[in-house]
Amino acid sequence: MAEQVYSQCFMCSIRCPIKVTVENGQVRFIQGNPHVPGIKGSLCPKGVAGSALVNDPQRVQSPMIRNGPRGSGQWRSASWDEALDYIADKVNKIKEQYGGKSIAFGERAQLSTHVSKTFTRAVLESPNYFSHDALCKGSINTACRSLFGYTDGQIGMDYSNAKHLVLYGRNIFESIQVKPVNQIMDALENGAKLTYIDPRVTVTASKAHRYWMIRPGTDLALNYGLIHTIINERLYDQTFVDNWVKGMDKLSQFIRPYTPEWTEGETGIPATEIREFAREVAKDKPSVIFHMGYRGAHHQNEIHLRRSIMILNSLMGSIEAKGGNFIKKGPGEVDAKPARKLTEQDLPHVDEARFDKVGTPDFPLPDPNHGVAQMLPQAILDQDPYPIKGLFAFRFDPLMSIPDTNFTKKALQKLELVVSIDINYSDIAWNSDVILPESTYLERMDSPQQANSLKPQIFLRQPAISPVFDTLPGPIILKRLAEKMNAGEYFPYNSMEELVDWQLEPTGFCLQDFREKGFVSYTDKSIFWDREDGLKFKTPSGKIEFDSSLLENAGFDSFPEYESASKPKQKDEFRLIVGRCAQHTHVSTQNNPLLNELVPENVLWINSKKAEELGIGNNSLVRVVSGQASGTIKAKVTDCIHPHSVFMLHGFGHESELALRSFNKGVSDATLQKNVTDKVGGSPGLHETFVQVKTA
Ligand SMILES: Nc1nc2c(c(=O)[nH]1)N[C@H]1C(S)=C(S)[C@@H](COP(=O)(O)OP(=O)(O)OC[C@H]3O[C@@H](n4cnc5c(=O)[nH]c(N)nc54)[C@H](O)[C@@H]3O)O[C@H]1N2
Ligand SMILES: Nc1nc2c(c(=O)[nH]1)N[C@H]1C(S)=C(S)[C@@H](COP(=O)(O)OP(=O)(O)OC[C@H]3O[C@@H](n4cnc5c(=O)[nH]c(N)nc54)[C@H](O)[C@@H]3O)O[C@H]1N2
Ligand code: SF4
Ligand SMILES: [Mo]
Repeated sequence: MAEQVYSQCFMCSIRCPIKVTVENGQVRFIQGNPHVPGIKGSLCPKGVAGSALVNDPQRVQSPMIRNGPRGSGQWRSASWDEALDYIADKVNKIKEQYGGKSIAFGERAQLSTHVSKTFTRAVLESPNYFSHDALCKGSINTACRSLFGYTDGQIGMDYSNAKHLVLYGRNIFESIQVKPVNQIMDALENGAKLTYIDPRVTVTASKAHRYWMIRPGTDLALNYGLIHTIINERLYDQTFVDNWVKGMDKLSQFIRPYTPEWTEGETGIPATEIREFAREVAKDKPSVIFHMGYRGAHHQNEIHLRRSIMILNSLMGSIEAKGGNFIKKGPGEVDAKPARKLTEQDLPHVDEARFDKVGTPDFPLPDPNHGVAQMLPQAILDQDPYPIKGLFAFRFDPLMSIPDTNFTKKALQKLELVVSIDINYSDIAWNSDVILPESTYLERMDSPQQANSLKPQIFLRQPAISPVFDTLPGPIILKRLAEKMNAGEYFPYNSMEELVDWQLEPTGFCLQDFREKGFVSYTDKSIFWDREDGLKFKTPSGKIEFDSSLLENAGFDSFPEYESASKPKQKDEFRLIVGRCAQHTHVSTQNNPLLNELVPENVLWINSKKAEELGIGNNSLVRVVSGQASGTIKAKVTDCIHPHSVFMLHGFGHESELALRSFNKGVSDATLQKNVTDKVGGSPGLHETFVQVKTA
């Protein structure tokens, strides 16, 4: 008899709601949860391929302890007790010699982040919890806080009702979130317009009404030209700006030199088109969305691009507007309570500075809830502000996700303990001392997701099947390790069900409420605040701060003068740009049997004219050389990319030999990229590396 289990996908971190068909204890089929409006039963290719993950013999099947030099691939299988005792012993030794602060805990922020943070504070006694956030969108986070006092995660977009959507390299039809994709398709069918800007013609570009092949790195100049036109021609929402914006005068003053003609020179986009677009989009205000972006880790001045995008939204009055951006609403809006977190307990106080110096005058603005991951290698090597000797990597691969792998590797060699909690033989697992295998998302329950939006809801990941191998859910692994270190009292549960019950208690919902549909709603109505007098911005002025007190109190200018983006200096030099495809998640899925078959390796997109000049043929091998490393990869010769850039998919070129299908296939972007940072916003500049390309 087939059984249906409602849960949440975790083939990537979007966590789409799913319905899993289970027969005889096996996953038969995975589809989108039909009870969730916007999902319509659909999933992306990766979501469907989740079934191939479960029985893959190339998964980590039990705890593993290193049996030879680090990275040599010599392992022995161990019991949980043995592996956890081994780690506890090493952690205690490091703590005695260097203090708890010398152990860092890095993860991809996830549903049980509250457990990881509790573990870092209460068990390791370290300030050094960090997430992937800065690597992904740290500068968008800081930009949003500087303008609205909210993080990017607290702002949503009402795609379904939008009349014009503007995407700056937000390649949403390939770098997918299922619900927004469906909502955008609906809006397009209802007559909405789509403008897409990217040096590369992506699938999203192919669906757009207007596509601009911008010179790479110059989106900020485009926005300055747009803002110039919008202010000059008074195309903005005067009432909204008068009521809710602080700093309009400063912006008007600053923007004067940045005419559309100036913009044309910088971006390659004709001035007439910029003016026409500004007039067209303004007709649809406030139901227009200039998308803030998802991966906002492109350049070292990223913060100002992301601020300029959100300034455009504010000028359109598209904040807390139907078909625009909105502040996400939590249960407090309906006098209810969110799920409880372990971090709400009375935890030991840790008041030392962080390894990445976030929150100090050196690096004041990035979000201290996440830290800045790419600072880790330098901090380890310089022992500044103090030695780091241990690392936990939980669902996070610093070797492939932090730019400049050789540099990161050099730093890892200085560590006395590297533990990874993973499901795969990832590159970081391969280079660890101990691998602790987590049960896959289809085999485990997770902490409930407090999903704030126009309507607050809670979603729950429920196990579809029992674990196939000797694996455990993350929160149980960390609790058992805490017990080994005499700190079990901070983890008041013996099973995931007990943890979820404890968390749900204040909400008035219980586990049983999730069985039927996989989620619960606090209310049926969309909550919009009153645009006349009901908007609640969390800035010191209570307004949208174009001239930002957050930036200026930290000594940064709200409107620094524009600096031109560099161009390639010689004929065979290109700006390396990267991104995702619909069939893979970052660095996680390249070894999945089904997805590997669809896209087994990455290739290098190169402009046809440039390829001809360099004697490079389609599908021929090319050598890509940066200041950090080099690699050999197949060329994809195409008109669909700007001549100043070459493009490759992120996440290939794995070095872990136990992941047989993905081992050594393609080139890893992280090996080529240099590790540089937007020192205001916090993101790395993943597109700041120039490479030379020659025939191999
Ligand atoms: N060079 C370069 N670096 C980048 C990017 C880039 O484009 N280029 N992109 C950036 C972006 S946008 C992001 S979001 C980050 C993502 O950075 P990461 O979080 O490091 O990447 P992921 O591929 O999402 O996941 C990493 C690890 O999680 C493991 N994993 C998958 N599922 C599970 C699970 O259920 N449990 C456990 N315990 N482990 C699991 C995978 O096997 C993999 O080893 O990388 C950033 N870094
Ligand atoms: N299939 C799939 N979907 C995913 C993910 C996944 O791994 N796989 N990951 C999720 C996550 S964590 C994230 S962060 C998002 C990422 O989603 P996106 O933010 O859409 O990011 P990328 O896929 O990295 O695509 C970046 C695009 O920027 C373009 N680009 C490069 N330089 C410039 C420039 O100067 N200007 C402009 N305008 N564009 C430029 C590149 O050509 C590329 O098409 O996707 C999410 N969805
Ligand atoms: S976007 Fe795809 S892989 Fe990511 S959670 Fe949704 S269905 Fe799963
Ligand atoms: Mo991301």
